[in-house]
Amino acid sequence: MAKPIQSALIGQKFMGRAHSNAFGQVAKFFDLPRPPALHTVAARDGAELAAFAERWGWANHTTRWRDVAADPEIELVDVATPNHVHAEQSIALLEAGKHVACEKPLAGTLADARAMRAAAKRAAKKGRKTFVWFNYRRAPAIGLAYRLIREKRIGRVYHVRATYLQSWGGPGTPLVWRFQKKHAGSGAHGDLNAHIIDLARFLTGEEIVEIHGAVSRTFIQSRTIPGTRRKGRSDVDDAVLFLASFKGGAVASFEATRVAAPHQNANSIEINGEKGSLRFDFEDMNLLRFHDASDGDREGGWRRIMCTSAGNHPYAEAWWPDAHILGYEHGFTNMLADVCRVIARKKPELPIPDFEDAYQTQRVLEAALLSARNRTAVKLSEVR
Ligand code: NAI
Ligand code: SOE
Repeated sequence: MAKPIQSALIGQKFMGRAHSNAFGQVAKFFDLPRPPALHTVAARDGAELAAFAERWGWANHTTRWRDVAADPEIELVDVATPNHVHAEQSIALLEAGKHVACEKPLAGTLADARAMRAAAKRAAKKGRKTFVWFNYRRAPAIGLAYRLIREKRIGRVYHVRATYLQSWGGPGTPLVWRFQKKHAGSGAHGDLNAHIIDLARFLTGEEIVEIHGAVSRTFIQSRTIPGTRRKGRSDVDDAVLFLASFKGGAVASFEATRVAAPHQNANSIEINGEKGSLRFDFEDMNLLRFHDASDGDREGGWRRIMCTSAGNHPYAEAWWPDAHILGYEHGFTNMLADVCRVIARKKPELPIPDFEDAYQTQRVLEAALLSARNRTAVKLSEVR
């Protein structure tokens, strides 16, 4: 029997639930060289923690995350806390000899991300792995798009359009950590543009080399402090839009907003190339649209591919028969299967971003903020 990967989780709210679900499900659906074992969950709210651990199957719980770092039994730690604590926790865990899977964005600031990348480099010398939960890479439709691009089905990439539109950040939403720069780093930008920058880099396999211009707006500057009637300052962007170009010459536009009223989780990306185009929209996450330019003008158009066919679409064989569709939570389980494979020195189904990779996404985030602030173009070579 393979030795389980003794695992711990820090954070027990939204991502705490999504990740706990993945830890509980992954070995039921995937044949893994080493399955994870749910050793310990750590979070701040002691009153809720025991019930959380019981419900999701964690053997132990603690309000002191450093207990997890100090426990020699634990091999893998999942960091699902707000952005400003990613660096402190991930660096301490790597220094304690753990593999670390951290939530996105890698950090709230480029300085934190840089320190995390350096810690990951040091830890890699001792065989420790890092991972970042850019979960949308794990939708089978994105996996198919990745493979079609590698098979040169769209040829040279000319144009990327990526938008991530949400609606939950209107004036009625209280001042949770996501609206405070000291906790989040930025607003819709780090929260949502991080995902679509990652997707654009992952799918094209190319790096962004220049931001040509950007605009950032904070529409709602004052919000109710949770649990009170008082107001506090919301000091992050509500929307950031920017234009960029890739090393191979392709141009790109990115838009992130949390005040786009009719859109709930509209994460979409379209890639237009010399031989074809691809389009993904998370609100229809099982579908990939593919246009093959060789179909010609008479019959050409978007093909609608249902990405649930075992043997044809990444991760599909682990789940249900054709078109018995997958949802948000499957992305996390698919990713955890790959994390377990990598820790067991096996190949993941699709490449997983590590801290170095996520640092490159963080540089793009930073360059776009500089571009918006200074109203200039910014070359990525200037952002280190
Ligand atoms: P949340 O506010 O729902 O939960 C945060 C958790 O962290 C809580 O359990 C809280 O007690 C704990 N926590 C906060 N500070 C802590 C500290 N110093 N030590 C230990 N525990 C601490 O936040 P949510 O939505 O779960 O976000 C967490 C992270 O996940 C963020 O980085 C966010 O950007 C990312 N995220 C990623 C998503 C994705 O689709 N990949 C979706 C939602 C969030
Ligand atoms: C909120 O905007 C949020 O939960 C983000 O934090 C996630 O990263 C995104 O996937 C869904 O929306």
